[in-house]
Amino acid sequence: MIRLSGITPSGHVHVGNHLGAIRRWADEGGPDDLYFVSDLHAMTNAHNPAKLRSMASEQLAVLIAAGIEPDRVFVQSDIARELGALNWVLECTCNYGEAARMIQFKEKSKGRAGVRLSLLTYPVLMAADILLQGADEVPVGEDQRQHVELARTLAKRFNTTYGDVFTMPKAVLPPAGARVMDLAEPTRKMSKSTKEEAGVIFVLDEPDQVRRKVKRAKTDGGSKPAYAPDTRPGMANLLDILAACTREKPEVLADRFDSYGQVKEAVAEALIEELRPVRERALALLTDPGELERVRKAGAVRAAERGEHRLQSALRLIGAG
Ligand code: AQP
Repeated sequence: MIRLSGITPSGHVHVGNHLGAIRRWADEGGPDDLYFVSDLHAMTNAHNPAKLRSMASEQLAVLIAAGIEPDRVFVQSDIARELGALNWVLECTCNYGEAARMIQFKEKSKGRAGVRLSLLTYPVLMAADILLQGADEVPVGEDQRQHVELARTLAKRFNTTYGDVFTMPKAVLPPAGARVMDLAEPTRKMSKSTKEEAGVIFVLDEPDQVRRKVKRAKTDGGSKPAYAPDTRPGMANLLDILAACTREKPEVLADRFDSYGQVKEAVAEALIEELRPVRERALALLTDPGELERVRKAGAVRAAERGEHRLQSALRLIGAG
């Protein structure tokens, strides 16, 4: 059973990505699960090529440093030829109306000038990501469910019209994990693309940066630390982060502290310890580009090989070559 998950290099990897997804992928992933750095998806809005390249390397290094087996990981653009060919086959299987009614496209294009065509068509590329690898399950949040449904529709249509090539993928809800909020704006999810970085702790932040950011985290009124997500989201976020690091319950942790300062100190130290091994291994990989390149090439070869027979069959059946 193959489960496929992606991470988009739209910015530096943060502690939300780590606690909410990457750590779980490393700890609980099945032996056939696949993970990819979706750098092509980061081009659907204005982007900086050099930054994108560097963020993709960083994400690959962090995924491996977190303990995901290198042979389960690849970078999307490293198999751009295969994906590009399958993308075309799938665009020729998809109706314009099906792409245009994607809720994410409507939301992200609304009222904007210069919308890239790729913002409309990227769900088809996402279908190519899924169908090329023969993924059975795609763990996604509600916002991506419609895109996986489209991949399923296209797989079914292709199989019925031309011949049975594609595995039918299914969207599944990822197991509930930590949801980390921005430290400066605790009602907003911590995000890679947030412009104001004070509330975002990156996996590669130096320990002193982590301490500084946690120290400045927004907390709400109240005399003593308590876990009340609805009324005190800042304190609840800090306790949730601490709970995720120590694998305890936030309500129980709250009782151990007398002051906000104590909570912040505990959160900073727990985060530094949680991130230390990942940070050290990732930095070692990033400063040894030869090793990272070797791992990256091997991942690309395996990802291309995994999909080759499907791609060739699809091209032949649709009448190409
Ligand atoms: N704040 C978060 N808390 C818990 N989990 C999170 N994830 C993201 N932010 C948090 C999880 O990380 C995985 C990879 O994320 P993604 O690259 O697919 O995109 P995203 O969810 O859109 O992540 P960001 O960081 O918010 O990026 P931008 O700013 O580009 O949108 C996913 O499993 C996600 O749930």
